[in-house]
Amino acid sequence: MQVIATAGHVDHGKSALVRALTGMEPDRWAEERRRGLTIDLGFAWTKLPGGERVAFVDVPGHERFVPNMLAGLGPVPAVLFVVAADGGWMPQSAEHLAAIDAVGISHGLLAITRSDLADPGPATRQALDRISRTSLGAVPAVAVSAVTGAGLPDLRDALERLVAALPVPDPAAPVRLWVDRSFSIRGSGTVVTGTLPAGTVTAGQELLLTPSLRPARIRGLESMNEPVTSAAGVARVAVNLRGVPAGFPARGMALVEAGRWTLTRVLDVRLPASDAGVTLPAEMTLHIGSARTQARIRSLGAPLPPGPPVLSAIARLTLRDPLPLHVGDRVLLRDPGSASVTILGATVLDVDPPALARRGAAAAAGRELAAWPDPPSAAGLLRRHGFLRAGALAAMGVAGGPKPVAGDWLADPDRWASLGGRLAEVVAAHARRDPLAIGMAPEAARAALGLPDRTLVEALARGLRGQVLLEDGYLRPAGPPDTRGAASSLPPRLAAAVKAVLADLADAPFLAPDAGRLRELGLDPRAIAAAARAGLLLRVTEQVVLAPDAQAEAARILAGLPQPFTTAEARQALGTTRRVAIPLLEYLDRAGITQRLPDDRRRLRLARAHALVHPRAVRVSSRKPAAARKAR
Ligand SMILES: Nc1nc2c(ncn2[C@@H]2O[C@H](COP(=O)(O)OP(=O)(O)OP(=O)(O)O)[C@@H](O)[C@H]2O)c(=O)[nH]1
Ligand SMILES: [Mg+2]
Repeated sequence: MQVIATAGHVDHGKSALVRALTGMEPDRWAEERRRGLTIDLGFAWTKLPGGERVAFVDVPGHERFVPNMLAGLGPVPAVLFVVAADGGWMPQSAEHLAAIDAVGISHGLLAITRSDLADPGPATRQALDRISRTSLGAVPAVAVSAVTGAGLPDLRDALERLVAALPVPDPAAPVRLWVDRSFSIRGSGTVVTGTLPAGTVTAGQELLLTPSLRPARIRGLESMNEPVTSAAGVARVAVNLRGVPAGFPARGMALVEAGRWTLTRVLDVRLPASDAGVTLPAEMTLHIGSARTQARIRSLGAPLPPGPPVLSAIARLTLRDPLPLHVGDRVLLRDPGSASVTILGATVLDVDPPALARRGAAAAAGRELAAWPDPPSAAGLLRRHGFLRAGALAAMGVAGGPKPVAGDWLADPDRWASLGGRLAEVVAAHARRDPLAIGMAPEAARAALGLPDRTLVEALARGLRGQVLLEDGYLRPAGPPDTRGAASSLPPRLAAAVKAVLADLADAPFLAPDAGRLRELGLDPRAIAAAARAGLLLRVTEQVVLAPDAQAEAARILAGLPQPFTTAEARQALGTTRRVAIPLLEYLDRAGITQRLPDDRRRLRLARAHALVHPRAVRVSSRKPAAARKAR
C-alpha cells in the first residue's frame, strides 16, 4: 500500500476530494463537519482501479493548524497537492509547498479542484510553476470537481501511475512509527496509529515508546480497519499496545526498535546553502514525523557577530525534548513569528556530536561538516568521532564501516595507525619516569591517549609486539631483558644493591640474603620486583632472592641426587637453610622443574630440567620445532 498526504490552502477542497476518491469521511470530528473546516488529520483509503491500495492523510489548510498539517506530512512519501480553480495560489498553498520542500518529498501530483466553478487553466499554470521549483519538481496536473465528479477517473489513473513510481522501502529497515493518534478501546486497551514509512511491524514484537523508551509489546495490528499479523512500510497502521496505559501515548512519540535509533537532544545539521546569510532566530520549532519540539540554534561558522546568529550552512541544534533520529534524516525548522524565515529544511549530519569545548571548535566543526556528503558516510563519522561502537554507528542509521579493531569498537583508520606510536611513547616515558614501577596500567594509558575504552589499549599493545609488552596486566616497553630492564636503566642505587646481592651469592649461591641485609641494601619489595623484572635477580618470594641463574643451577644440583629426594637432602645438596630451601623447592614445583610426591619427597622432571640446563635448546624448540630438530 501507499500513503499520500493532501496539501493546500484552506477551503480549496482537499477533504471533499478525499471523500470523492474513497467514499470515507476524513473530517472525523463533529466540530469539523459543522464548521466545514478541517482542524486535525483525517484518514481514508481506497483501492485504485489496478488493485493497489492507497491511504490518504488529509491535512487542515488553515494557517492556525499548520503544526497538525506537518504531523501528517512528516512521514509520508508522496503528496496530493490541491489548488482550487476559483481560488488560485494562496498563502497556505505556498506554506504547504515550502514544508513539502523542506521535508524533501519528491513524489506528488497536482489536483485543480472546484473546476466546475472556474477555468482551471490559470491556477494550473501558476501552481505548476511554483511546484517545479521544489523537491517535487515537475508533477502531473489533473482538473477535477468533487461535486460533478468530472476528472476523477483521470485523477485515479494519475494516482495509479504515481503509486507505481514510488520506491518500495526496505521491509527490514529500522522501525520508527510516529504516533499521530492515540485512543483506547474497551477490552483491547491502548491503540496508536501512524504512517509506517519503512520496516515491518509484527504482532508480538516489542518496541520502545520514545522519549521515555518505555517497552510496548504489540498485542494486535490493524491496517485500514482490517486485522493483520504484520505490516510493512509504507502503510497506515493501528497498533494495539500491551504494557502502556491509556492516555500515555501522544502525538509526536514514536514506536522504535531497540538499538536501531539514537535518542538525542543534540544534533548537527546542514541548512540549505541558498538560505545562507538569512538571519536565523536563536530558537525555532523543529518538526520531524509527527513530532515537534523547540530547538536552540547555534551556527557552526565563522565567529558570531553580536546579535542574532547568522545562518550558515552548518548548525548545532539543542532540542527541548529528545527525538529518535538517524544521520541523514530531514528535519523541518519553522518560526511562525519570523518575517524572513518561516520554514527551512535541514539534513541531520550527526546525532551524537562531540562537545565544542575548545576555542575555535565550532568553526572547525562547521568547516569539517560542510565538506560531508549527503547522506554522511561511516568513514566521515568515524573520522569525526575517532571511535564508535558498531552498535552506536548502526543506531545512527549508518551502514558499512570498517572491521572492528577491538571487540565491537570501530576506529578511524588514520587515527588508529597513529595511536600505535603514541602508545609506545607513553609506555616508554612511564618506564623512564618510574623504572621501579611494575609497568603502566592500561587504564592510565587509556586516559593518556584519550581513548574511550581499555580494550582499545590492549588491542593496540597486541599490534605493537616488539615495542610494547602487556604482561600480568601491565604495559612495559618490550625488548630483550638486558636492554629492557638493564642495570643501566635502573636507578644507580638499585643497580649497586643488586650488584652487592650478587656478590654475596657468588660463593654460596643458595644462601639468600636475609631480611636485615635486604633492608640495609634498600631492597624493598618494589625494588626487588623491578630488579626481577629486569632479569637481574630471581625473586623466589618477597623475602628470598637469588641470582638469576639459580633456577638452572638448582636443577643441575638436584639432578645429581638419587631420585626421589627429601627436603633435607635437597637442602644439604644446595648448601642452604630451610628458610631458603622450602620456598625454593616450592618455586621449582610451580615452575615444573620438580614434582612433589604424596610422601613429600620430590623428583626432577627431567625434560624441564634438561631444557633449563641447556637453555639454547629451549629457546629454539619453543619457537621453531622444525629448526630445533635440525639443530639437535
Ligand atoms: N463546487 C465545488 N465545491 C467544492 C468542490 N470541492 C470542494 N468544494 C466545496 O468547498 C468547500 C471546502 O471544501 P473542503 O473539502 O472542506 O476544503 P478543504 O481544503 O478540506 O478545507 P480545510 O480542510 O479546512 O483546509 C466545501 O464547501 C466543499 O463543498 C468542488 O470540486 N466543486
Ligand atoms: Mg479539509
